[in-house]
Amino acid sequence: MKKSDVVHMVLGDKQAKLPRRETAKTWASGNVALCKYWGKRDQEINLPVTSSLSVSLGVEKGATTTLTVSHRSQDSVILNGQKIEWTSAFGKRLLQFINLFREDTQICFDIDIQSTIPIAAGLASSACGFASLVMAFNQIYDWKLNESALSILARLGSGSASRSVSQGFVEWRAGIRRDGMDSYGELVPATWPDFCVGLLIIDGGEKHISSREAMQRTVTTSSLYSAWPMKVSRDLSALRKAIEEKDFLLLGETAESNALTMHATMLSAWPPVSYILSKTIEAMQKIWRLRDEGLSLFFTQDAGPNLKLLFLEKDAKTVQTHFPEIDILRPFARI
Ligand code: 2P0
Repeated sequence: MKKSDVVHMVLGDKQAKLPRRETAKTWASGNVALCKYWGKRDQEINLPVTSSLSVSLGVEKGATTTLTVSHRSQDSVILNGQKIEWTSAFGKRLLQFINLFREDTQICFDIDIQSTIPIAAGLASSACGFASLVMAFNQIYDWKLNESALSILARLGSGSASRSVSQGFVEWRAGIRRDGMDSYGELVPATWPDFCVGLLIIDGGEKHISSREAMQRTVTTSSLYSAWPMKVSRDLSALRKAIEEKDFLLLGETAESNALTMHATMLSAWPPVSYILSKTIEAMQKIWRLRDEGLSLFFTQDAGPNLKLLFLEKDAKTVQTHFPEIDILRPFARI
């Protein structure tokens, strides 16, 4: 299945539309997975082996995309004030994505993406970038797509982008169809106002291996990968229950264990994949010690060395005392 086939299925007649306005401006929040997406059943259209579940990072961490119909004969993309060259790896990926939505090749766009998330450090920067870009196309062409359709299109840019179209807890169902029309993010109807996520930046630099390559290597070479789908299935049930009953202990234990299992699985790939630095281990050990002392504090880690601390508002001051450098986000503060 090709990406362009999926776009045809989602847009149908709407694909022939011309832009209905000159400019569109959209926002999408980053997301952090509490149950991870690690492995694809289709690499072309980013279909996952398993479902996953995330929480969005609220109104402070995400991407704003301004999409404007250009009067020049070439597209342009500015990311955080810097022009992106079309010959760069990111430029090529972006151009391929934009071309999916452009029926009339005469039309060019100026794209300005402002991200408040460190780029490529395993902090879901591509997720909110692709989600906000799809939302901007939806506005400029006036497609009037619902969130499921937007999520399917965002997934074509980056798997985790399918979870950044909605705000709050989002479950991305793996689906079973080959065309992926049943594989999109769905809002879990729950809020948790005192839920906090603390970003602990250990290293904000570029990752040494892309998550795309790392997950594929894990799927094809790790002898532990066969246990991953069962682990995810158990963790998803636990997380749904934890969210419904506001059982923070269950949520924290499940999310941390899920992240550690994902990292253990990739460590057993060959050549091994590790995003863990010595400072990451030090921070984990500090969290485990604090937990032994009674603090209700957990972490999760993605495709980078940084940790996302999970805790409730009542412990925010204590957590900040122990980790003065963390950036505390409140995903449900203004939803
Ligand atoms: C997640 N990650 O669930 C997992 C956990 C990283 C670790 O989704 O290849 O950039 O574009 O579909 O979405 C990062 O992978 O990968 C990711 P592609 P994506 O958040």
